[in-house]
Amino acid sequence: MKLLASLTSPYARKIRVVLMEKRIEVDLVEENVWAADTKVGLHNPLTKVPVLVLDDGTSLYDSRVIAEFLDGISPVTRLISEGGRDRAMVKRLEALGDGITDAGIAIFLERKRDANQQGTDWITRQMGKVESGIAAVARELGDRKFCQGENMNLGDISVACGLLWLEFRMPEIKWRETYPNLRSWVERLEARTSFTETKPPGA
Ligand SMILES: N[C@@H](CCC(=O)N[C@@H](CS)C(=O)NCC(=O)O)C(=O)O
Repeated sequence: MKLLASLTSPYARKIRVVLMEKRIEVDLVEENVWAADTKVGLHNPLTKVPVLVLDDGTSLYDSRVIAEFLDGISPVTRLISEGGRDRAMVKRLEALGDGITDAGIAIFLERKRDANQQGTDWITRQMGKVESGIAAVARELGDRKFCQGENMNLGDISVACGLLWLEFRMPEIKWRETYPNLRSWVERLEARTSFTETKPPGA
């Protein structure tokens, strides 16, 4: 299997963390989706990373589909609870993490436009999602070690990859200072090899 990814993508990082936690080996193929000659569109009509290309050539996207697939092919370190409400809660937290990331990326891309073309209302709207999303995670975490239950799950990974990307690209959002419980939690995750090995270059 090969994973098409960029080293700075928070969604690709989520998958790289999952791969390491589950001890699944794949070939990492670095791709710049913004380059004119990117080959990502051959595997994902949306031209987005990450994409997991299976040995028979089938491609899987997006990161939620890939994460679910990977968790299912190996029993090592289960990251999504089995069935029912627990499973839905893990997937909900994953969606919240991805949603915070989506809003952060929307702001990041908007700010790259010429200053007179930037939509300030749009940025404010997306920033509201980032802030209320982070507040919801902090509430959900409370004083526990991980967001749900005793072990790290896919939801923790999704949120952590999103918040660490925010810190890398938008350091003015000082979520570690605002929420000391998130700081303790993220430091616990950052100490894992899966996080140290997938830190974006320059972060
Ligand atoms: N929902 C997707 C989001 C993937 C995504 O937006 N990836 C970014 C890189 S961080 C990308 O490839 N963007 C290229 C584009 O939007 O054209 C996932 O979870 O995989």
